[in-house]
Amino acid sequence: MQRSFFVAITSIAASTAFIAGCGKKEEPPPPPPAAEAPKAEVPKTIDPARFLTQPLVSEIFTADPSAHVFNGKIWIYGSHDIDAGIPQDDLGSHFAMRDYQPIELDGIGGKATVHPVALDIKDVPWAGRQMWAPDAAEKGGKYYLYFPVKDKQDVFRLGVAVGDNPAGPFKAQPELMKQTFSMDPAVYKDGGKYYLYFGGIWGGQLQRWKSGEYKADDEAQPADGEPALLPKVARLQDDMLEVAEKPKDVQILDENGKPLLAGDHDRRFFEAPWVHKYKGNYYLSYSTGDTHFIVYAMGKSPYGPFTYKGRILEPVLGWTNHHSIVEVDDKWYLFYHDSQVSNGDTHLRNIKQPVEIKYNEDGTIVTIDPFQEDPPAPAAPAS
Ligand code: FUB
Repeated sequence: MQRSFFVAITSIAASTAFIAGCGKKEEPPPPPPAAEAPKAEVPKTIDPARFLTQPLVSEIFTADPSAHVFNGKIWIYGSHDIDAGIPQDDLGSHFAMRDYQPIELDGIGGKATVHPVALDIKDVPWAGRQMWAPDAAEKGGKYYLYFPVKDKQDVFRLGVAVGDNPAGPFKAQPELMKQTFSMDPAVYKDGGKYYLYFGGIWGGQLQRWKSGEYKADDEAQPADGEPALLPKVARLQDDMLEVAEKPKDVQILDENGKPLLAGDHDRRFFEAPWVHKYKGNYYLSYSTGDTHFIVYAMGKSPYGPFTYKGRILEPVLGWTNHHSIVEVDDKWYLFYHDSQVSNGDTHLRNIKQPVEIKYNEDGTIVTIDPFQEDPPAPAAPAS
């Protein structure tokens, strides 16, 4: 089976299964509600052997993996997808997650353990609905879970919860983190300092903040020829509970040193920022959302600017594409999700077994295809 087949499948899934974020009115046109979506076009099942890797766990739906090595173990903080019975809409209301369950991985290829609920929305005093993609950090033996959730006015904000163990439980601070907004927090530690990245357009509401203040009705993206909206970065305070400075734009430039444009949907930032460092270079990777790629840009400082370099991951089964990159035992791994377990339901996703990243001599990254053209032949039956 050829790769074009899978591209077709992912495109169909992309157009029939909607999306974390929207709110942008012009494109793509809002899909029909879930009940009316023409799902018959999507194959009911795909041969599992065609996927590059298999689901990490399947007892719950999981997504948006933020992976870290804490105390020699791999810990993954992600979304806990549920079917809340909420119809799909152009704001991603069907992504109605309510808690977080950390996953502990006994090394690459090792046993994965889903831990009990470590933070529940009912224990976040200011939260309204929709706990989306989190991240975590360790400092001084304490663990900090950073999470986006809509407040009681339906505005996405960031919160932090603190625990003594990577598995939790985490206790939420009584208030949201001041000066933070939108979604998809990611924390990067560099030289003893911690940096918080965040942001996502469409349903992630970043466009509502483009004036510097929140405007509930401002859903407009910049015109196609204008610079695209950008993720934000701010250093964290020493106590890890607030940002230490006003969040700044993370500049993403093209090969000519010009900002990526809003009309450049194959390359511009949509959601899921992540930063890592390899051989002296900083890498900002992110999802392009409606074109479904994980792409990256390279720079010399955690603040940027970053220059666009290429794709890390081609589209997966399902609309969203969200990842993290972490070093384990001197190798680098990509963690990502798709909708294999639910056969393409975009809000019922599963984190996959990680894939090793390969770097070229110049530091660029070899693109990964989440499907394989020639899966390994099944093992011969024992005689
Ligand atoms: O899981 C909800 C949202 O979907 C995340 O916050 C986005 O990055 C997308 O993966």
